[in-house]
Amino acid sequence: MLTADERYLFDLHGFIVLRQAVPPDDVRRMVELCDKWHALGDAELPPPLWSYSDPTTKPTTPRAINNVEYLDEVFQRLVLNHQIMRVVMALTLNRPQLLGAALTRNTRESDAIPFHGGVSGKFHHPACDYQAFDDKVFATFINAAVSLVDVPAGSGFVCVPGSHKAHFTRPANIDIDSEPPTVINVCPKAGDVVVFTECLCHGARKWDAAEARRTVFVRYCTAYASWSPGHGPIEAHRDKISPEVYELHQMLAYGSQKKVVTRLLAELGEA
Ligand SMILES: O=C(O)CCC(=O)C(=O)O
Repeated sequence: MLTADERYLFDLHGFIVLRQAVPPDDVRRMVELCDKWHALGDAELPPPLWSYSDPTTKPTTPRAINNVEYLDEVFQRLVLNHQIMRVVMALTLNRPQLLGAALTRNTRESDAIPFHGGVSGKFHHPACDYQAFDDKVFATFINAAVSLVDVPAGSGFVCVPGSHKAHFTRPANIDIDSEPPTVINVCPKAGDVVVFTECLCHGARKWDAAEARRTVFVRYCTAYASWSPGHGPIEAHRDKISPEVYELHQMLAYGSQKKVVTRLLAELGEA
């Protein structure tokens, strides 16, 4: 399901870019909803939306509004997007689980996001693994960063390519403002998706354009992973998502394949 180029680049760099994977009408709708919800404080967000950082108390923290897939069909289409799922199914060996979709808005006032991730970095999630074996690449914690705007050079996502396989701790002098070839700035256009393993050392430079940066981060893990009690779809809001999105959210034993995966594989000509 990955092309030979994509497999090579994902293994080498820890990410790939899917160009124009999301239709322009869907991008426009997501920008509209992003601006609408980001204008609200945490207490005003319609459930089950929530964020870590109420703008009244933390005005410069890059704010992610979580659970957006429960609020609008455009995000349900996104979490099942063929191009994204083609890559996520390949990376999880056809055992994907949706963790959730988060909508962020960064302005010139927003703080930068320091480096995190990287195999021997400061933070390494216990459920984050990356391996290449036989003819496959395998990742257990994947982020599909869907850009809703054209990102100008110098701002936004940065990473240390290859750091998902790093053995040594990153020297402190290598940070988000370091230069290529050690640190690179990935600049997608609206509708492009940067798919990366969370094992990759990554962060974001300060946003420096008049138009706000809007991004949807769709996170997936392996179907059989359970991170905490209560992990999985939000039962109280089950009626707001389709049965397929619900199933994608569910945990499932390693030996079983989700119906949604069987459907997508058939549509992608892989069945
Ligand atoms: O804003 C960005 O591109 C960085 C996001 C990030 O660090 C993350 O989602 O883990």
